[in-house]
Amino acid sequence: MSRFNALKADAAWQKVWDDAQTFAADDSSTKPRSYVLEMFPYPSGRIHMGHVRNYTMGDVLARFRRMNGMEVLHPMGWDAFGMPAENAAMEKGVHPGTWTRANIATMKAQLKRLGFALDWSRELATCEPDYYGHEQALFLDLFAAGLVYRKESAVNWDPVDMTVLANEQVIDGRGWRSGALVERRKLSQWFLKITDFADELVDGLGALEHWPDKVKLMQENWIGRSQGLQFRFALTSPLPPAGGVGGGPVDSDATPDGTRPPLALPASGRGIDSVEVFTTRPDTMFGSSFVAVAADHPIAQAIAATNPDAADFIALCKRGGTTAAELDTQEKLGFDTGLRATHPLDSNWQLPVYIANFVLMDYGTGAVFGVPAHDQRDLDFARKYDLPVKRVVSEGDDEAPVFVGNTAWTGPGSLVNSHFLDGLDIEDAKRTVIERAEGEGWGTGTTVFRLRDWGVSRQRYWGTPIPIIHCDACGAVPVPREQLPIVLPEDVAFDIPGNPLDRHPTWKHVACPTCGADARRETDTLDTFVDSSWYFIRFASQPDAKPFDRTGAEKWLPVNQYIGGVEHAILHLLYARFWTRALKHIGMLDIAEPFAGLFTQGMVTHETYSRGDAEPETETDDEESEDAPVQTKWLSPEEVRKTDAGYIEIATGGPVTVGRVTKMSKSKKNTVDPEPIVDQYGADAVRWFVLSDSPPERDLPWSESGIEGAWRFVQRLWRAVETEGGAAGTGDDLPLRKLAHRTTHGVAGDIEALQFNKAVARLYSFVSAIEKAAPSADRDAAVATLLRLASPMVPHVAEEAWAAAGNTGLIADAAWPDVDPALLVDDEVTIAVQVNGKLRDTLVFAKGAPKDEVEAAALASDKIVKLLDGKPPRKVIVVPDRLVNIVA
Ligand code: ANZ
Ligand code: ZN
Repeated sequence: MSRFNALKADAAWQKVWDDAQTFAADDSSTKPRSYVLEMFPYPSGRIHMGHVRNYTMGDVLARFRRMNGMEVLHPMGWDAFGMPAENAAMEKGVHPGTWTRANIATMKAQLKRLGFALDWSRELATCEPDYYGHEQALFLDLFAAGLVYRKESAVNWDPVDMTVLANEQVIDGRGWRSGALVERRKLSQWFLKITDFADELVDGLGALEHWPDKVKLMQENWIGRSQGLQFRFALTSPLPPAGGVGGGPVDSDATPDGTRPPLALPASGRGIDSVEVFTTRPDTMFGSSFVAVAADHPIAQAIAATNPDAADFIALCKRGGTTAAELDTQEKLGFDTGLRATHPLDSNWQLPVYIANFVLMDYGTGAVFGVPAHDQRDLDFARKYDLPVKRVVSEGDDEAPVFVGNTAWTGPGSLVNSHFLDGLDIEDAKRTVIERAEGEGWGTGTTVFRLRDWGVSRQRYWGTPIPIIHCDACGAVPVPREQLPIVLPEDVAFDIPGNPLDRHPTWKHVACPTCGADARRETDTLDTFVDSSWYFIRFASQPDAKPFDRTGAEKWLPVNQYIGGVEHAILHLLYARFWTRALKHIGMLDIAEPFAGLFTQGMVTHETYSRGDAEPETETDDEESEDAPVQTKWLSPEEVRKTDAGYIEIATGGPVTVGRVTKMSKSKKNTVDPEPIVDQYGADAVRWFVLSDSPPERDLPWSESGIEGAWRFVQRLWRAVETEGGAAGTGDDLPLRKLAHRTTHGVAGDIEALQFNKAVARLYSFVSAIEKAAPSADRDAAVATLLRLASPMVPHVAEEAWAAAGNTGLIADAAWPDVDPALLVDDEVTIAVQVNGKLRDTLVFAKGAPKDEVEAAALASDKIVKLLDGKPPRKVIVVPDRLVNIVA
């Protein structure tokens, strides 16, 4: 019996598909369309098992839909800009472009060896001008529409390397290379107005039926829409007009970022007679025990003008950090101004007004009211300054008015100690207070979002140049369209840190497009998330002259099934959703949501190995990122061998500790490189393995025995066909015919539901049944069915066997087998045979078999004959299709 030669067959069939352009999508096809897309890879060097799993899933669906008569778009490209290329440039002295393009070549060859049904004619790499030039055009379109603006924003500044660091390059507050303490610096940077779409981006989630609930919830929380109330507390003793403070807006960048309620400050010259606060918890108003303002607040400034202690306190506040995270962890400090504020719901109730270090000037109104029982910062503060702590939201039956303890209750509950709010749940209470405030005219309801505008400026070389020119006279001027693309200069050096674009001798010096004066090109490049926010549109339509053709793109979009890692559940998907809506807003594309269906697959995992004498695994080991340095204690699977006495290190013979099964990562050396596996077992075995065993949303533990099992299955498939070879079978095999139809139906449902492991299980039993079946016409038909059902998963052996069985044409082009619904119904029933109520035998009958036939068969059964021992039964009761009870 011949063996299936995977290596030979893989290469041969891949060439056939390539030559015939089998998987090229036809834009002008009249068939129903389907767009199947996996998140495109970052060309980091080599394909890893995660890619293999992700792309195999998409591939099965794409091939399946083609066989079902659809025109399928299944493209591939490269998310090719990004920091690792610059790191490689710094470490190895190779140009980021050279490094990236070499990686693309390697990885493309690796993907081809897996036989994915991809339309390579649409391949794109975001680092090439024919992609990023169009991105620059889109950026200018958004700029023209007012969706792009510039504002001062803080960056991480490494004072030793003199460079801006990405957040992931800051480790414990220090620069990853220099080890220097990172400073926060303000730089003028570009922002996209994603907040204009905040409402739509939340509301739109509702229509995404084919998205995991988990991902929708993550997006919703990220956007963080909440109802707030802005209102004024009257001050019992107004402050006199303060010299030089309290004038214009303090927060110059609050305005463009549409999420914040505007600051309302009294015009200079008038005294300050009230303090305006912003809250997202108006329901808790009866639990308030103080008002607090930021150190930069006009009230604080006015007090400090005459009170040196207040001035000292403000100076102290400014020494600490200013980010929200820093404010959360710092000790809460306050300064009692002596001012008193009147509670709007009770004119006899006065609250002390503090200057506090945990209140931010550039959020809300820069002032808050504190509710210690239901806000941890407020509670810490109240404990320190001995302020009342009154519970107003009851978490259970406990309605005790006094709050003891040091943990604030921020969860759900119903209102207590709150007069007209008592008994309401939080949301109802919020609504009630807002309505009352608006009715009585002392406050305004506002919608607020956690989402901030998207800062897209990166002070790096390897990204899309932002197509703007800065002129002293004209300001920020868009590059004229005919000058696009603005191409990255090739002659750059990475021997010193910082942005090579900035220190390039000529690149940034240009004439102002408007007035012709000497001007500077913008040297920031775009966040790489911009590149991935529209690549799926470019796949659908890629004219030379513009980013995409609207009708062309709309033919394919939205993507019917998008598949990728859950690590992109928030940012990438949100940015792509925003970008699509922004294009709709400016009339370039009439699609609201880019991805109709989303699936997030689990990770491929492997056990870890470490030298026997190494430190035990620590908690933090799990948090290491992909780029974390490799620790010396880890050993790769190739460095160890299993012996009867456990694992040993091959090189030294030393003992090896087997650690947890975790995500394959270079830093733990627990990766398995797909390529040698493909060399050894062929593409189909690898594909089959990553689909079997684990549900696709779960993690898949890689195992040597698993891949061997997959290889054996591929060989079984091959043999099933071979035995069919010779003389065509004759005669009937109804049970097998039925199984073929049931399997066809079942596998189709499983693939559409992306439950590949279930499809795999069905195919295993189908093959077993075929192996056991005697030659017959039905068996021949079953084999032909089997090949087609298996072909989306193991396409090479399927093509080879299809051809060997004498079929003309590719199995990739074959139609999915038809299902005869009549053969799906189970028309056999198992009937229980009881004697005096005890189960003695079971018999199989055709459904609806007549009573007397069933009775006769039951009485003739060997077991029953023996039991009755020749005595005639007293009575026989037959319940059709269910049971026979014999009373002896
Ligand atoms: C009263 C209250 C009671 C609050 C309670 C919370 C819990 P998010 O949801 O993040 O927007 N806040 C408002 N402006 C602030 C500022 N400038 N600096 C520091 N904190 C500020 O947070 C809104 C809540 O953060 C607001 O609701 C306010 O405290 C506080 F049980 O008001 B809350
Ligand atoms: Zn100018």
